[in-house]
Amino acid sequence: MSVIAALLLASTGTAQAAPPPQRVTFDRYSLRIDGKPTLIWSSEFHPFRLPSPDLWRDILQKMKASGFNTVAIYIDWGFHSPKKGVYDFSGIRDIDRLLTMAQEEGLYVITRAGPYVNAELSRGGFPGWLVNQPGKARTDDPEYLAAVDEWLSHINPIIAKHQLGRGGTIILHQIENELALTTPSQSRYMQHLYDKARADGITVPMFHNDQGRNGYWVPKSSDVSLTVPGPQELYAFDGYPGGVCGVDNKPTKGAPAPDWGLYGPGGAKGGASASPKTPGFLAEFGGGWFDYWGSNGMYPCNAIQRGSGYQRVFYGTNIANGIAIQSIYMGYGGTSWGWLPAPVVYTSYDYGSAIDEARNLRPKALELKQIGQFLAAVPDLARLEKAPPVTIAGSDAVQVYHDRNPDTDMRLLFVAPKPSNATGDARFTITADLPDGRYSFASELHGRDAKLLVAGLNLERQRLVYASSELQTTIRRGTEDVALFYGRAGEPGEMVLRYASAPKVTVIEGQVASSFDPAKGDLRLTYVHQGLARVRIEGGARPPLLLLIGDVAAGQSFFRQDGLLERGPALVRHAVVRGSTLDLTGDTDTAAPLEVWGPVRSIRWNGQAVPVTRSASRSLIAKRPLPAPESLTLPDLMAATWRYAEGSPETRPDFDDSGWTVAGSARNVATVRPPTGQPNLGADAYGFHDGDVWYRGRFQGSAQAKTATIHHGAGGAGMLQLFLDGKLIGQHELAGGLPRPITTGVAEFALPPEAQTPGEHVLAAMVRVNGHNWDLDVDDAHKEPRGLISVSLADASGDSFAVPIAWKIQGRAGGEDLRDVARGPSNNGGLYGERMGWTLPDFADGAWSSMKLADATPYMGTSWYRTTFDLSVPKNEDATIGLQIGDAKTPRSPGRYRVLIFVNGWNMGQFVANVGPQRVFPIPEGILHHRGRNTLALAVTSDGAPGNGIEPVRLVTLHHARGGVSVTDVAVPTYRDLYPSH
Ligand code: IPT
Repeated sequence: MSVIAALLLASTGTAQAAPPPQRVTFDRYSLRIDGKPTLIWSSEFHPFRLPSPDLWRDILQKMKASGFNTVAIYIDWGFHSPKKGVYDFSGIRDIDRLLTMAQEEGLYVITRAGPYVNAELSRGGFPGWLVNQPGKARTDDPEYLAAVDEWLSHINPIIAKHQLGRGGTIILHQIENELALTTPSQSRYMQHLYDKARADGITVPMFHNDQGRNGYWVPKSSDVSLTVPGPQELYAFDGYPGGVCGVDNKPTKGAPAPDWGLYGPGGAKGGASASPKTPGFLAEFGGGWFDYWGSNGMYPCNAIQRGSGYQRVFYGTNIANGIAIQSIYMGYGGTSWGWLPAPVVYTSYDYGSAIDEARNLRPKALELKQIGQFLAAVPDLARLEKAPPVTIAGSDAVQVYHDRNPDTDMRLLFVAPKPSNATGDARFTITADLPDGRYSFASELHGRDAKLLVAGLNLERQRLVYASSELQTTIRRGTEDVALFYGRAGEPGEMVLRYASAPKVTVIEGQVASSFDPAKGDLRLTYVHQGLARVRIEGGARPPLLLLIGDVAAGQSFFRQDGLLERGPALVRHAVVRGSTLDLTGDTDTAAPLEVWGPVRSIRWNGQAVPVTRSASRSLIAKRPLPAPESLTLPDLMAATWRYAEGSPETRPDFDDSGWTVAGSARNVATVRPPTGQPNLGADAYGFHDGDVWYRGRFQGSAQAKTATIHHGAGGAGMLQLFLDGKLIGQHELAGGLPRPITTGVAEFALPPEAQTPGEHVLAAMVRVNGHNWDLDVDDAHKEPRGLISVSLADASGDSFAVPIAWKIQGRAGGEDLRDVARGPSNNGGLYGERMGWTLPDFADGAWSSMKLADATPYMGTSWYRTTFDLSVPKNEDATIGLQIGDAKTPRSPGRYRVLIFVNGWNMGQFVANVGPQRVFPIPEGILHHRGRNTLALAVTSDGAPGNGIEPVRLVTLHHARGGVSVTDVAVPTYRDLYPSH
């Protein structure tokens, strides 16, 4: 209790419940957490794209170890709500658990809970049932607001509970995403969202994510003219500069890094934001990009386009512009499994992000780690303003952003190419008036690169006058300080530290020259960055300093926790000091050395004692390398026995569709309608929102019935198959591609002679629905219909004629009433096999025919292949195992077919042979049983023509390390639970 509170209590005599202290505040520079200006360095993670909650911890630990202090999460409304009024937050939907984990792992959290998120999700994250609302979404339409309140009443309390100081680490909350329409209706909607969040107990500062630095929804308090005011406290925006890969799958030069703060428009007014009274805040900054159906498989290239160099140039430019809250989209992209993907993307949402889809740390994560450690080591960076320009001699191809902290006068010198997308070689000299005097030093830039240099900085108990090397991190180890700097291998470097008198300099390792200027008190060190130099500096009226000066690779080998530095293994997850012993947990992908600086005498690695010796730089060094993972052998699926069944009985005239829904009369609120008078066939109107839908239409044959023209909505790279009386008449596939995939199509089919014979005939249609559009532009695009839109029969001259067709429809069994709640709304569509539980592990397929997959022949419609395989990944090892279809080197097959991949009942993706590009589907542990039996069920859809059948299928190892987190298989119901009467 504070003194004042105690006095108040004493004077009034009553215990008044004081409002909880507001722990997150801000000024125009930065957030303040418990009053302390704090730079937020964040990256994005989507829990719904990793359906194995124990692995969420792996991602969070990898983010933390990569230098981030914050994780930003989208929460996908539709993922939690299959039906109006029905919500689920258990199992893979346990947001409470995720937020607890983030707290346990020491990460702040930014929550972005919709209602609309975009995120390349089907409907941009809206639930399926919302598309049946007539009122316009993202407005103040009362029915829409009522739906929104239903969601917010569920999610807001979970968020409120995990706010910083109230039981968790949430520091910021987003109320809408990229709402670029700003009519009075949107203003009222925004106010409603804000008020609802406050009413539900959310007290942290709130923001909206502007689609670019447009100044939409700048907080009212900022009194900026020419913008649309918003109710929230903070202004945030997103940006994806830096170019995209070419179709040749090569990185492109891209545009220079934009100045979106101090050096950009409005920056002159002193603000780093379009909102001068609030901090510069990038709620999303491109750390990769999504990839689309039919590409050449761009993720590896996207990782390079926004990889090394890009990160230093672009994130550095943001930091120099005073953007004190920066979140990289995505930190881990993951998998748009099942029917999560919007039409613009395929299953993999790898995004080219620092942590790849299989949970490997890409090389670019190491660079992020260096930036993140630097930002954490220099709290002065949270408050920046412009400092006077510096002088650059020797090159016109360089620019230096010179910033200062108004409180400490610390300087940031951000050295970048000019323009910043240039990739030449520059050698130059920078002269600057710094807090400790006027100094000149040489520097270089080669290729795509930039440097974040600091000067005039109190570094632990030392004084850094300037350095041409980049500071990475520091620790305080008892009486000694340790500072780690780095530079490009082979480049000369220098730094000046200040002392009252000449200190003693001992070069322990490497070649470092030193000289002392007693007039200024400057100790000048010169060296070439190579490996890791170690220098001890003692005396000079300061505590001793161990200076580590590495090349980039040496710097990148370091992990840091409070008071501890470690290097060697691929990943250090946790470092816990217990007495004089250090307990390290982490991963090795190969036999790895280990070196540790910290206040300890002995070390355990993943629970095993590690014999150590002490080095001359007083670190502990493991006497033997840490062990590598064992080699992993995977079962050969081509040698396995498979079970086979045909799976399109709906096509047959005598198929019993008595349980299906009569289609036609439901209210139609879709954005595309059939011609007047025609029935509403859109699947959503009948409660079928995700995955495949089947239609059966009975009509009387007639001599006129020569063609059928079908308007359908199948989403990105979706398809329609049309059958008459059990025979495939044809199929129609939609193209993928950017910028907007084709999501509806019109196809004309010639009807076979049967249609012209009297009597009843059955048209059967299967629509493979690849996602609903997002609603990015607030035009209700998510209400574009899916399934059939209209069907017209025509005669030989092409004139359509009225023939009554009695339609029935069947999608996912139960529609909005989920049978399989654990796997949830995005797992299943309406294939016959899905409705019958053929995807489930304990479904008895013993009566099916048995075969080898190599003997499979194409089938007209959908056919099913099932097999089982056993895995025995050692318990102390982490792996991601994937399923590969066909030849990984070619994005497309000559064959024309598609596959839904069910692993242990989970729909883990769709392969479209002739569209591509994805052939390898990572299956996370927890879905895949790493120690036990697995069931694979493939639903193959084809026109049955030769060559249009399943290619060889194999298991592949996509990630393998010794270490990892412990994973429990996700709890799911069995076939027996779901089909008790069978
Ligand atoms: C912006 C969205 O906010 C985000 O949800 C996601 O869609 C992302 O970018 C792209 O991956 S959309 C903006 C780039 C128009």
